[in-house]
Amino acid sequence: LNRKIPSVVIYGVPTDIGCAHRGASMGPEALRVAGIVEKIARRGITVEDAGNLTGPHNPLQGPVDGYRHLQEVTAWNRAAFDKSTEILADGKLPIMLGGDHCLGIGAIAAVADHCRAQGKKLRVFWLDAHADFNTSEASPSGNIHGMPVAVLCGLGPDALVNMGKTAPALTPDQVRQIGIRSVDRAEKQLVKQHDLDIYDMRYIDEIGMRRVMDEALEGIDDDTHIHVSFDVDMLDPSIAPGTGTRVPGGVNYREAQLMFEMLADTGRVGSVDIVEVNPALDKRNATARLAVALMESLFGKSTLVRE
Ligand code: B3U
Ligand code: MN
Ligand code: MN
Repeated sequence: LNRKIPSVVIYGVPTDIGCAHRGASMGPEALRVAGIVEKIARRGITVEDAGNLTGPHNPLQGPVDGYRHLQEVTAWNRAAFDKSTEILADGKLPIMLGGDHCLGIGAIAAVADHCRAQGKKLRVFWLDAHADFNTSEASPSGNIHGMPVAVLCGLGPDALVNMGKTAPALTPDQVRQIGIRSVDRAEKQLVKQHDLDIYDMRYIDEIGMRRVMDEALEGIDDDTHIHVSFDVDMLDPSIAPGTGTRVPGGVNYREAQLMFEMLADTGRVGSVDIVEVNPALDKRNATARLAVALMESLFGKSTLVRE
């Protein structure tokens, strides 16, 4: 099933517009300082750093009608949508450096349009401590970084739901959520109602990461485009403290490495987001460095060459 990895284009989206903590806006630079460009290039892959997108400042306001900063979130997502669309149209693999996870809306809406135009199946790996399936009614915070999966599945404000031509961008059966351990009360009802495929920490503990990934990867074939949306709070806070909403009991180093290696083995990863890296909360850039190490695994690094 292995296939040559296309050229990679990395771009940064320096904003914390969708969350309550400041600092995720520094994520792109932290990931660059940790060597993301050089370390992927070392895999023999052509990598271009397209720099950072620009957008509105964070007005630091409270929620209005259940959404915090909806207008600014829309502007930043439109920019991410346009950039990912352009990179995919060039036949390249976009890696979006967030920024907070609200940006998954624009990035994935672009991938959904691309897959529809190419007649490809899309599967999204949502790696996260949180289900990110809140609506304005369900959300305890009004923070849009807790809503992107719901928005992509059609639940949310028109401006975000209709980001791309494919609306909704996703159906819940295209999503695999792994590492989940914090779901709000009303959000729980929503994920059940929409039948989301959630591999929570208990399930990972019970059957192990190897079998979780076997199940989550089932049905991937030559015509599948895999999108990896990596919220670094999936990882246990002891190894990834640099993020705004830490939840204890997360994925450990070895489990994470296996996840990314198994994703790499498919040869079908076509787009990636790395979000919620917050250097203001980190210890010596440990979280960005770990995220970069995991990207090396995602792009084929392994101890021994396995055929
Ligand atoms: N579920 C909570 C917390 C949260 C979701 N995503 C993150 N935090 N990063 C909310 O605000 O929706
Ligand atoms: Mn998230
Ligand atoms: Mn999260």
